[in-house]
Amino acid sequence: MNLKKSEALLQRARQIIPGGVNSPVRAFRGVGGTPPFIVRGDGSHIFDADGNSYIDYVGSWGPLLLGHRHPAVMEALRAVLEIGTSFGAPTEREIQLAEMIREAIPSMEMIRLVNSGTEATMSALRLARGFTGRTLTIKLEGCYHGHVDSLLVKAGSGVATLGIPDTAGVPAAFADSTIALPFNSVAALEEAFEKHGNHIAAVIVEPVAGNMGCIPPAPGYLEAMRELTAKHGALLIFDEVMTGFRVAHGGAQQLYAIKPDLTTIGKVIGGGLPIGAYGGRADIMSHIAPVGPVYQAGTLSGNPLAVAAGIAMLTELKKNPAIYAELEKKTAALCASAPAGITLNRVGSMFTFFFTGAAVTDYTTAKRSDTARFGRFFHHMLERGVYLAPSQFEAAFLSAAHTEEDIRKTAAAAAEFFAAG
Ligand code: KE4
Repeated sequence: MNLKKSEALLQRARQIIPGGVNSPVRAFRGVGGTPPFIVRGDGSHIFDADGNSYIDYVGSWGPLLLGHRHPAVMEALRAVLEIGTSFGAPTEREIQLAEMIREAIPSMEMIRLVNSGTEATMSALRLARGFTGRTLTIKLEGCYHGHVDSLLVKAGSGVATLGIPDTAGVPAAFADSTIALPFNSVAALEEAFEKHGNHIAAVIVEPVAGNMGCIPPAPGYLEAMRELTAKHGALLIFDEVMTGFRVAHGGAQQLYAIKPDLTTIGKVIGGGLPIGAYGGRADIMSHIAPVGPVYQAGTLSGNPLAVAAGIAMLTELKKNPAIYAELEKKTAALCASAPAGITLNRVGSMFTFFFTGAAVTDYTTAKRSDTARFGRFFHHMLERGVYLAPSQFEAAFLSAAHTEEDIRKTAAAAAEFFAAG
């Protein structure tokens, strides 16, 4: 396939931007080759500088649940442009978005808007430490919560893709305050609480892991986590940056009927604009400045453009609850059958083809995947106009804009690869 313009753009980009990208996973290091430079998106498709078009299963890594350039989102953005871009002062829209989030996720009794998922998890963690007066946190191996210093311990996503053994630049003291446990192991949680119980400020978890590839929680796992944190006075933080408004309107906490103490969200609530949010029990959130002693701030927090896009997204989702059943049906059709040697994990419209025949239930089993064969599969699909997440350790996403024809084409391209052995 012709990627000449993207190749030239990558050379130029590498002169001034590390790896030529503003986020590592975009560099295709996990699969090799040249990342197409994208010039526009529309519905379920993206288009690159060389005129190639792709059915997009990345969707900006999750935000574009309704596809690219949804009319309601575009209209909302155009309206804001008539009044400005940022004020650094409170606006009514921020209240409206927060109220819509709380209506969908009632555990978020109070909410603070920020500018990314990383800011959300970093702030939630600081709040948990400030509220409990404790320092230790538990994270799960292979989960990724943004590039928060203390959480870049056995992290997933780009860290897993690049095989970076715990990021340079993070002082040991930060890493030492984090206990990394295997995902889906109740025994590991029980042991950690046995040892450190009353020093643990919080457990932070992706309730459905997406950053080591898609891995659902084992039956009873989240329930055990909820019980143990409550018993030992630690907070349970659901990092729903990826799963919020994705796996259900109310996120994974609605799907699995678990009430965390704090939740972090992002992606979908900004419709592709920079945004994040954290929130939860009012008694905890009242510790956040200016009301309480835990400081957190942001020049562009609650930005009018991001908030307007978010309101448009959540309004569409509220108006059309059938979207979730539709996403479920379409993704189930796409993931109907996993060929021999492939393990397919899916929750709603997030899914991963693991190139291993064994069950994938945690980071250890995910890492047994044949990443070289995944790389060949990725390029086979890219050459046939299907843009998957460029890493075995990422989830792919289907949007409401994907058509039956998109799914037929995708399934046919995949079948061709697997038929060739
Ligand atoms: P951001 O700071 O990238 O907005 O969000 C960090 C984050 C936090 N929590 C979860 C569960 C996340 O999935 C993420 C970010 N997700 C990755 C995709 N695996 C972002 C893609 C990238 O790093 O470029």
